[in-house]
Amino acid sequence: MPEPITEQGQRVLALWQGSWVAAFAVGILVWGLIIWSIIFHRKRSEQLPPQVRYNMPIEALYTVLPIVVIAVLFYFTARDQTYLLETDEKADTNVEVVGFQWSWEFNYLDQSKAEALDEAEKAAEAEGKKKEEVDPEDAEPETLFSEVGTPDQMPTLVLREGDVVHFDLHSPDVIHSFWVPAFAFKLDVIPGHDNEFQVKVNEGTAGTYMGRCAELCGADHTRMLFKVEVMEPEAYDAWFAEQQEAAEAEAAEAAEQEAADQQASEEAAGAAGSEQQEQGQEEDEDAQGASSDEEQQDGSASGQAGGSQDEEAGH
Ligand SMILES: [Cu+2]
Repeated sequence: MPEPITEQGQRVLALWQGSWVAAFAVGILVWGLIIWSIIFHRKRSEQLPPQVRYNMPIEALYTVLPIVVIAVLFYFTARDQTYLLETDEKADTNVEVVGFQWSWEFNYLDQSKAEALDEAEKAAEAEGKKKEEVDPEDAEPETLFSEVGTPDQMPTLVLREGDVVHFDLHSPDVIHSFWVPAFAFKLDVIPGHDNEFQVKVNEGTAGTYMGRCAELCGADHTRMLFKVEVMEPEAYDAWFAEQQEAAEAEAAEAAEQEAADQQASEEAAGAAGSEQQEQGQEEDEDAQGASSDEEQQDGSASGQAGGSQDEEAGH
């Protein structure tokens, strides 16, 4: 098993090791009893050994001992599962993981989805509305910047040493599974049901790790790989600021482009409007005649196109 890089991963490793210790203890006891019987209770005579059928204490022991074993395993499993799925602690970083056919998208959020919904519900209650009236789709957190991968270009999930990281798992198509072996943890990414979990990244874990999809999700399932890069705090902060700046610059550029497009279309509309006014001074019949001519031309043009396609098909 790889060395876990999160507090939660260490708990998983401890559970795994503890289960093996318990299994070996039971195994050694059973093997020991078998070997002891083989050696010390060999057939000595034709006389039947004492029979223990319907011996109540032994029958009870056979039933109670397995229940004790299962109860102990169940207790530790349930305890650790509760711990691993805990999301109460305020996270330093919030990442939405989108698993899609066939790669991953990592959206860095300003808060988790649960926090955003909680905030919206509180705001609704303050306005005197019921919190059930809040549509979760209207209460999405803000995306600061994104990293989008393709099957050929695997994306990198960048994390900061010592951070509590919250993951919201989202799928637009089929079930995937978000698996980072170094977390010793994986969780299904289910369409229509966003799963969430948190990890605390350990100190001194800076480095690059692999991640993959652990649910057979279709033909290119094996190409759903990604990298996890854990950075030291200073390096991460510089990287984070850079990403945020780049995203802001891109958004500003897009807004500028949109404004320019809008202005251009408004100008075009204005020009068309003045043309219409000029045309309006001419006789309406002329205008109608011209437009029907155009239609005829269009019709013949498409007819020609159709004809040439037929010829090609004929050859
Ligand atoms: Cu997948």
